[in-house]
Amino acid sequence: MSQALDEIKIGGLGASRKRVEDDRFIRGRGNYTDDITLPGMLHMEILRSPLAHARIKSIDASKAWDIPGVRLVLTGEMMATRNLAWMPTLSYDTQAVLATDKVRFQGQEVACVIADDPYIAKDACEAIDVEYEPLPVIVNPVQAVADGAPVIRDDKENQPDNVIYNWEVGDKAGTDRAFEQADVISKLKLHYPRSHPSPIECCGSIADFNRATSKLTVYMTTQAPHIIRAAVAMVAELPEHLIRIVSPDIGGGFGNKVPVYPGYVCSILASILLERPVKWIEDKSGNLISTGFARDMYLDSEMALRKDGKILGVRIHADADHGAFFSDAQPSKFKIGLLHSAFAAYDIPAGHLTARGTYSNKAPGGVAYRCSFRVTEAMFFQERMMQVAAVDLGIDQAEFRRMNFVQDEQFPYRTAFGFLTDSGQYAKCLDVGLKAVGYEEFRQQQAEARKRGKLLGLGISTMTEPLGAGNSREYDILGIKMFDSADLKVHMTGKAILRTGAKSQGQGHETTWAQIVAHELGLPAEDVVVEEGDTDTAPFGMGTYASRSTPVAGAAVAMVSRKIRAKARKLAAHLLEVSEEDIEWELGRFYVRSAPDRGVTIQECAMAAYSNMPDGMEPGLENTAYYDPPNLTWPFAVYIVTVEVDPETGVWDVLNMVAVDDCGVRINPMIVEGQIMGGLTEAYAMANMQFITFDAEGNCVGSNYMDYLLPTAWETPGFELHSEVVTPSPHHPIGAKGVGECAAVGGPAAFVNAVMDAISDTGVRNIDMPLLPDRVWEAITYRRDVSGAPPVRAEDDAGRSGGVVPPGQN
Ligand code: MCN
Ligand code: CUM
Repeated sequence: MSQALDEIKIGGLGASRKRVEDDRFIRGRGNYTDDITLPGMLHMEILRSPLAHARIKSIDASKAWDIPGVRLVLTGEMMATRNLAWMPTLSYDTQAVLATDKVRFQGQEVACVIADDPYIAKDACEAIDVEYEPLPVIVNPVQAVADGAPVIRDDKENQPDNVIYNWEVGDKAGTDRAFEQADVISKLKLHYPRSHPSPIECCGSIADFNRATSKLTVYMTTQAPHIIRAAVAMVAELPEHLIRIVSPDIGGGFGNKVPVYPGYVCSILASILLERPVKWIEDKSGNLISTGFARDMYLDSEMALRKDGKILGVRIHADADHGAFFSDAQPSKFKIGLLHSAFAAYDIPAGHLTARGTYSNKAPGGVAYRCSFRVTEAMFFQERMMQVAAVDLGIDQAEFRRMNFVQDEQFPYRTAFGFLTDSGQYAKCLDVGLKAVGYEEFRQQQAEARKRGKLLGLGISTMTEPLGAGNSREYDILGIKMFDSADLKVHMTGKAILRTGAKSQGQGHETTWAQIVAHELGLPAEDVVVEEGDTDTAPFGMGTYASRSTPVAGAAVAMVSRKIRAKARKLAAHLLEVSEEDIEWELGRFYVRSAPDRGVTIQECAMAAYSNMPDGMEPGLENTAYYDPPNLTWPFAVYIVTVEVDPETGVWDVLNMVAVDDCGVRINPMIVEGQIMGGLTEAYAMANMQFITFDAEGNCVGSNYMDYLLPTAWETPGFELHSEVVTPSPHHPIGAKGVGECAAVGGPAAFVNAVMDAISDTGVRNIDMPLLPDRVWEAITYRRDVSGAPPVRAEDDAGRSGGVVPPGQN
């Protein structure tokens, strides 16, 4: 009889194990960067530019130096003497650490003060006199490429204009042919506005340089500590083995904590100069105004359609506003991230995408915020376009999607833009969603309500996301290949410590990685402690973003566990005095095939590894695995929202929201649900209320939480989650796909589509996010599209978001 352990009882795969990290979080015993105090620690504050574009005529810091308690004032000029005024970005650009010649966005770092306490430092910042000469400001891509536009990056050689890149992918000729054959061509233009990750904890660092040992330790809020170590080694020209980056508990990252910020660099230099630990903690407005924004992309596209609903081809043009420095973190080969994942779930024969990136006088941004390298824009655009195309064709929204889905038997499927999607059951997910929301009944209710002047709407969004960069053939950042790692040490009593190259920011890795070990080795999850974020102890990895941890580091956890099991098998053979070939494994135990009662537990093998090894065997039970995934994992989801819109005020309420997520095998179903709920909440906020933009002078509008709203439990609608569709990834060792970003990626279009559906009688094609009441009201009242980001509104509202064009006239 089997003596295998009950996997759920030991907290293995599929157990909704309570999050172990929450024990310390809910007791207030977390250890965030700002909780750390080191002996002799000083405090740093940053002086930021009030202007978006200006020449710096002079900086006078003498009054700041005179303030008692001030230890150091850093300016761009001083940084320049150490070759640190500029730093390389993760996208082969340069970024000012402290401004020397000009300031190029509001909030840019101009000077730093290091003092005995943060209040003295802040006061001293205000005592610095900076004389600016204002310059004309650019706040969007249209202005960036206009004739006579000032060249923002005149610091760079060979930069005659504000264009960063022109990039294209797909088959232009094939797409042109598809458009020639089309019965109908549907068009859509839209703007995906800037959005901000706004984690509860802002960015910060404590640099601690020890002159005696030459060792630099930096405690900091980073999602990718090993990349930071490499960056510090290269930028500051310090030996890599004498740099230790520690990322302690992180209070939310959401992509905000991927880039390298000037504050980190300044605190490091200050610590080297002063030989004291230097702490920098960003404040809320500093975070909102200056750190990694997301989106700000204009999409202008068209779809070639056959009358019967078949999609023949798609053309996409994207204009991306990157702000003053191109500092996105994304695989180097892909200038506009993975935007070309658009339409990956649909069987579309031809596609062509062109993209242009431009500089503006805004904080650098582009990629970060639960996006998986711009997949958020890709999926939002895809599902808005699907909605518009179905309306143009007069075909049912659900039916139009279903008939164009990649079918279950088509996997692995090569998309028009060259991705290979791994697996999925798209139609099944849609069916589950439609049934849950009561699709047919709602359509009837909607028609009846309309007769009474009530506006009900239903929006569908689907998403498939390329998660788990990468495979090293295609994905690298600055040449560093995007694999990941896990290191597992099993102690003699069968307790273990696992370290990975990833870094949890709230996702629950300490809980879920132990579950993978439990699944592979039969060690109870509670016997496995997980540690991440210390480069002196963790194996090299590329960190946590793009929901890559489960697909890559999680796979490495499974693989290292299997290496441990292979050695344990040899130990078991030795203990049981049989040959290895005669040994079988069941969860937690090896046994003799011919005599199943004769067995040894994994814990007995662990003890033997330190006390009773066979001759010639190396002692110990530990190993490391580096995992280079063969492909990305492709989760899929269907989100359906129903709303009621008040025509008098433009206010809309969510009636129901159904989410069907297929992320393959779920390691911890409760954590997966938490990820989805969080993502849907963020999606709702982006669609409904979050607005961060710029006026004509480049002032950041929405740089505080009175204007940039975070949803609370009060306004967030309820979500109905479905988990019945499970399509394992065929290439992941435990069949799991990533999930961390799915709901934030796919959610926004469902809300917008629902509102657009409710007001479909007006003929309005597009309202850009956020769908604030005044915008919805304007659309209903004046029957016109409400598009574009202020201050630049559409010149001609009617043309702004396209229309149906008969073939031949486009
Ligand atoms: N998981 C699972 N089964 C699966 C897939 C995932 O149990 N099939 C679990 C994982 O083990 C992990 C969590 O779900 O505990 C998320 O896993 P994954 O999808 O691999 O994503 P990452 O761990 O790489 O997290 C990154 C992702 C990103 S890029 C952003 S942005 C985001 C997100 O996670 N930021 C977050 N979710 C967040 N959640 C919190 N609380 N805080 C953030 O900053
Ligand atoms: Cu794009 S935000 Mo997450 O990938 O850290």
